[in-house]
Amino acid sequence: MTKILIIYTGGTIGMVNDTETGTLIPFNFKQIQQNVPELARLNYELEVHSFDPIMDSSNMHPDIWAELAKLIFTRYDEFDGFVILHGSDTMAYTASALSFMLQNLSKPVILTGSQLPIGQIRTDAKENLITALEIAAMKEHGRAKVPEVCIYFDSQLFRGNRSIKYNSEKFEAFRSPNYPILAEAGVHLNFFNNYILPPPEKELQVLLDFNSNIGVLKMYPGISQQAVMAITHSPVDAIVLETFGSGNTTTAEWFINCLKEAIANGKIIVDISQCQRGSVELGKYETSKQLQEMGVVSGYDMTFEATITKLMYLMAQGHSYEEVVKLMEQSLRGELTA
Ligand code: ASN
Repeated sequence: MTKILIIYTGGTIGMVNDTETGTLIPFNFKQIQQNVPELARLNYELEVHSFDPIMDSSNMHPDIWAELAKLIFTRYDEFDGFVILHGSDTMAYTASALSFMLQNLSKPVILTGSQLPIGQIRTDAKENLITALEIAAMKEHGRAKVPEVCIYFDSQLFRGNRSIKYNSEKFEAFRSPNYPILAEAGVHLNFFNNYILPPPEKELQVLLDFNSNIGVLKMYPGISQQAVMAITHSPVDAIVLETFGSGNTTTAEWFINCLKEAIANGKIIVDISQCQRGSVELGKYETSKQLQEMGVVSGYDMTFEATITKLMYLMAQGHSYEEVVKLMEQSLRGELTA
């Protein structure tokens, strides 16, 4: 019988209203099970692993990503697939981080959650959970249909490291702005095989370390030298530079000098666009030429979530500066199109 491990980390899916404060707080998995009697009707063997404490995903942390990856790694051979119940707020970060940590993944790791708690009548949790389990169990020619870290939400399956939470209110909470969806659930579960990663040749490897000493510098017209220097002069190891359009910034001399100085001091600067769709093209405009010349790294069409977790991951693997730069510009798990 197909075996799935459900890993419960928290999130709205399992939340209840705190009677004292009136706020939503995470609650145990038992009440999820009570609210979805359909689970017993699925033809799979399910095991549940609850994290302690369960949390609102705004409290997510790289240490917990490491716990998650370790758990999947140690129990990998026992299960056909893994479903992680997770708050939607930082689900795209966790999915991105896991995609980098789990190298040569050949089984599905599907993250899901909901916008309304499972105990509420109009909840979106049941469909999300049941279909995520079906996807995690799906096989073709004896191999997993989706050997990737994915997010399943509101009838759509996304590559995890291509996803963003784009809506805090609609059931359609996620999008994958620069990559097609991997599957769609309607009357049938339709998979778009051309977009799904091929199964790996090698054995699963897990890498658990992160370096989260990263600054973020978002461009806006009129940004002050002081505001820029607060990041470029700070003791961070890398900077994610959120630029205009296809990777452009002001050409003001003081700004260019701040970035040059940061690079000279060993900081890696990665350029990603504030636009959700499209790619960074360094050197296309005069306003990105100097960035290219000084060694700013192109993040191409990566999401912010993939960029920051990839940096955290690569900077903790003992690579040289040049290696991190090279790997940032390559697709490691389908996270970018160069
Ligand atoms: N605050 C919640 C969380 O991320 C939001 C949700 O799950 N819909 O844990």
